[in-house]
Amino acid sequence: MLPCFRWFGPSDPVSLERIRQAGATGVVSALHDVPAGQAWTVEGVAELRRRIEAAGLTWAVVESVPVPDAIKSGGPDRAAAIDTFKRSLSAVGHAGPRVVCYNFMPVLDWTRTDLRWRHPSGGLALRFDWTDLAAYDLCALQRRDADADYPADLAVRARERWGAMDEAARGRLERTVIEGLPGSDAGYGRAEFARALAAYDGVGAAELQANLADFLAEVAPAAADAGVRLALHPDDPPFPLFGLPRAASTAADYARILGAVDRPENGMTLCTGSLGARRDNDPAAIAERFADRIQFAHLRNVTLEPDGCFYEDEHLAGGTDMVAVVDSLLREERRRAEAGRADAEIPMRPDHGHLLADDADKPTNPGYSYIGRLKGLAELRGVETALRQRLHP
Ligand code: DNO
Repeated sequence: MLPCFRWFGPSDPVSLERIRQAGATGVVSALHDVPAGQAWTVEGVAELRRRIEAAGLTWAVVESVPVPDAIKSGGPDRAAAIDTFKRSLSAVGHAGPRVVCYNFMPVLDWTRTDLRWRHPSGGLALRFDWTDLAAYDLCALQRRDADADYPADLAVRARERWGAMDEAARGRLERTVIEGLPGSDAGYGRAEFARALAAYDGVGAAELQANLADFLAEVAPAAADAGVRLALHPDDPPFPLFGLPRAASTAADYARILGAVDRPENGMTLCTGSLGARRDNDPAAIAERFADRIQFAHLRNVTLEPDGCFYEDEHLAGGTDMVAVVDSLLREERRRAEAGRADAEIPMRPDHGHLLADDADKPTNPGYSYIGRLKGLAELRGVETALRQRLHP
């Protein structure tokens, strides 16, 4: 596996030099300064690559080229947005890496309700709590028909919790949920968020899935022309929120998507943390089943609680058998090498990390502090080295 770290560009508090010290050789990045919906240029891509290479690193993966909501919802600007996406792919093809990660989540990219939850180790972790989410939905947003989306007892607890929160806690929850986490291409104010949700009226799971298949039918050939492979990131979390539909949450979703446009440019990002937040997903089994289409791996672990809430655990703790996942990826790499595939080495990054030690007092991108990710990468590379030496010599 190619050990990577995500870098949000020159404004990232974690420098490329520190990324190299952590043991990564690859960088995962994007043109974060280009607004979503605007085409990337060859010059922009080449400049970012130059910066990364000047630090002695390789730009391994684009994460992400944003897919605008017009494409996901099938809105009137869909055709123009697809054209822009293709132009960005072509720019990446001329000067950037061979893998482009993207997601197909409506309105919100990844969603959590708490960015500083005290993990039993003492570090601070990201958490998703259903009561908080429902409290925001029912009491702040007051979304029409929202009650129908929650069990009655949860709705009662959510209203009680909202009632007990002071203004500061309410504001923090709202910012966490709708203002956009690192890497999101959009953040919202409350009214704007409500409008963005309304654009999906009448778009259910079947429509969203059809829009994804249509999108791939158009962009996968463009990716092939550009010499890049697309890697669809799973929904995070992998279940509907705010009444929005989902398209990439389960093994059955990926079987359908990868089969609908059955070509190597239509690949997947194996995100064990996203997939693992659902009890009926087994990330190790998904890694094994779709091995030959995995273009990129996000390795992270979650602990799922009995009521469906979850928190981000240490990389080798939590519900996912990380050793089995790494073993699966190493076997796939060997198969690809034997078949002479150019994508034999799979880029991997430790996804997120706890806020540890003095990082807790520094400005950081939630989930993307230095020390927690450094620890995650070290643990994952330890597993990889052990497996390589003993099982795959
Ligand atoms: C969160 C990330 C996601 C991911 C996008 C892919 O930490 O994994 O924001 O980059 O969903 O497009």
